[in-house]
Amino acid sequence: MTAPRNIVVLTGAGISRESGLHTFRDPDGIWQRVRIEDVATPEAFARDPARVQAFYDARRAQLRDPAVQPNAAHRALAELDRRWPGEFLLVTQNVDDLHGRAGARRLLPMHGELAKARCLRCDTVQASPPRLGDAPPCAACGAAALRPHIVWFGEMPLGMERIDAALAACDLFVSIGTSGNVYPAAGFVAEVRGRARTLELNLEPSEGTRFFDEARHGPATALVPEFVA
Ligand code: BV8
Ligand code: ZN
Repeated sequence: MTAPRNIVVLTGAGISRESGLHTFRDPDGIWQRVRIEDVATPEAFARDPARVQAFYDARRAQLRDPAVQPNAAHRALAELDRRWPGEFLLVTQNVDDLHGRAGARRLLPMHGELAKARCLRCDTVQASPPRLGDAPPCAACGAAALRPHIVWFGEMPLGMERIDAALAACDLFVSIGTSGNVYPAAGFVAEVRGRARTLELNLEPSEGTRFFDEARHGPATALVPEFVA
């Protein structure tokens, strides 16, 4: 196998688990405690915006907990990004800010970002205060109607053109800490297999594990630094 030139890495909630942030579908996961239909769809926001804002305010507050820091897996990926001479794109499903805080640059948060708010009138994205309800009016149009800058179920993920271009050019695809349940992210491996070498690094086999040339199972803070070394 010739050395890869262009790499796409996809991460999910598992890579942030050892930083103290819960995943979604593990036994102690977020969707075990609250229903997607109640907090993570446009319909939920229209029906009960206060409940949805409170759900995201609570998760945003966790990002400010000094105990929540980038871990060795986030740092290893940022190091790979820094030194990789070919094309590199770190696509994350996570809405936490740990990849960015670890120093990743060629980073695409396809499901949005907890730390940001979006104007309901003009779509301008701006930083969110800890409680989104305390945000000033939209800096671009003055509307006092903001939503979390999060991609809810039924909404189009962000950056899909850039992701599709990176997938078309990659010859190595690495999936880390995701259960492979949510589309379109879960479909990326099927898009590239045969053309790119595909590797899964996850605590346990994901829904799509059969699509990977190789799968290594264990905690991300052990597997990712070893892969990057
Ligand atoms: C779209 C933001 C179309 C929210 C998220 C019916 C109705 C409507 C839509 C659909 C439908 N049926 C199917 C769909 C499509 C839907 C979908 O896929 N649903 C699934 C549930 C069947 N997808 C969508 O709706 C997407 N949009 O399709 O739009 C469209 C097309 C054109 C035009 C307009 C629209 C939008 C999907 C994005 C939704 N938003 N997040 C929030 O975060 O609050 S998705 C949500 O799941 C989270 O973001 C999360 O990141 C993501 C994926 O979960 P994972 O990251 O994989 O986390 P999970 O807990 O599942 O797994 C963790 C893994 O880590 C496990 O495998 C575990 O073993 C491992 N792990 C644990 N610890 C460790 C570890 N690994 C390593 N080390 C450890 N220490
Ligand atoms: Zn606006």
